[in-house]
Amino acid sequence: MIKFKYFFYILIASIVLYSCGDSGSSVENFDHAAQEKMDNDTIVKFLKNNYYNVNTDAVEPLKSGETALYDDSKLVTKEVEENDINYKLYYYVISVGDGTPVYDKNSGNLIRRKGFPTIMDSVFSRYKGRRILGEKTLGNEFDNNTTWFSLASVISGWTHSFPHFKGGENKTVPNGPITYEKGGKGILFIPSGLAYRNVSRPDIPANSVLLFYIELWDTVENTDQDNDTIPSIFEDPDGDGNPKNDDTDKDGRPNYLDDDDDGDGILTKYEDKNKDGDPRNDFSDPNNPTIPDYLNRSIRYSKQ
Ligand SMILES: [Ca+2]
Ligand SMILES: [Ca+2]
Ligand SMILES: [Ca+2]
Ligand SMILES: [Ca+2]
Repeated sequence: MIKFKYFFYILIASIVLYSCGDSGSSVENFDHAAQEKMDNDTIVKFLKNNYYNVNTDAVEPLKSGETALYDDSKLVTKEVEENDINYKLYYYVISVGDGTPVYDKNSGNLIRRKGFPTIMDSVFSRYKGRRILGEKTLGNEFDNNTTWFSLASVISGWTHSFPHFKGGENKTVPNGPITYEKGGKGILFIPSGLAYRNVSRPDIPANSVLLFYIELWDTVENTDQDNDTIPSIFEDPDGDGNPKNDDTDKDGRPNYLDDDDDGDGILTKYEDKNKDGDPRNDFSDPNNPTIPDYLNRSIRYSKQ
């Protein structure tokens, strides 16, 4: 519980990263499809004229003989549909990351390592951002931070790239700086349509194409934003992989942020008839045998 409060305050503090969403003050009749083409052109030209310099750990203009980012096997292209437009998101994988180790509390032995986060999980990351201004030109750093945030609440260029990296191991010594080793590390190239779109932000003009250096340090597996015992990634009754568009009781709060998903007055966590701690396997309505009780308004079961 304390953990989630902690996230909440951190999220408030790092508000600069948050997407404006559809209700932002975007210019009406803006041609987002045309902007997507321009942005992709900008990114492709940049990728063809720059490389990753291992020694400086930075992207730099080609000099002689280096492999351009565009031709580098560590560059990945991912298609992301947003507002009916197919965007291309590019990310360069310096290292995937070993995954944050989980140790047995008593013996101290390694039990396993955490896997990739989902698009709904909370992550601990170090990052810095710059704008891509031309085929060999980056703008000044506009952000440089280390913080926890939810992948469900940031620009979608982050939501869809971070899940390709794993966390690392906390090696912080007492009174020393926060230090992680063997975490995921990469560089993101994000079109404006997967960032702040045609809305200007402090230090980031409208329609900016962004580059981020990221390190993924830790993740919260099965993040449960509304604390209703169902991990946010599974609060997706229509099964399209996006929990943000599911609002069973149509109260304006998507299910992953609603602790009473069917709006029947009984909290989801208590609609658990077989008392196994999971409301997803309780079906009491003979007329709707495939709808779990917590999504069925006519079934109001409350744990004794
Ligand atoms: Ca959905
Ligand atoms: Ca819920
Ligand atoms: Ca309910
Ligand atoms: Ca149950």
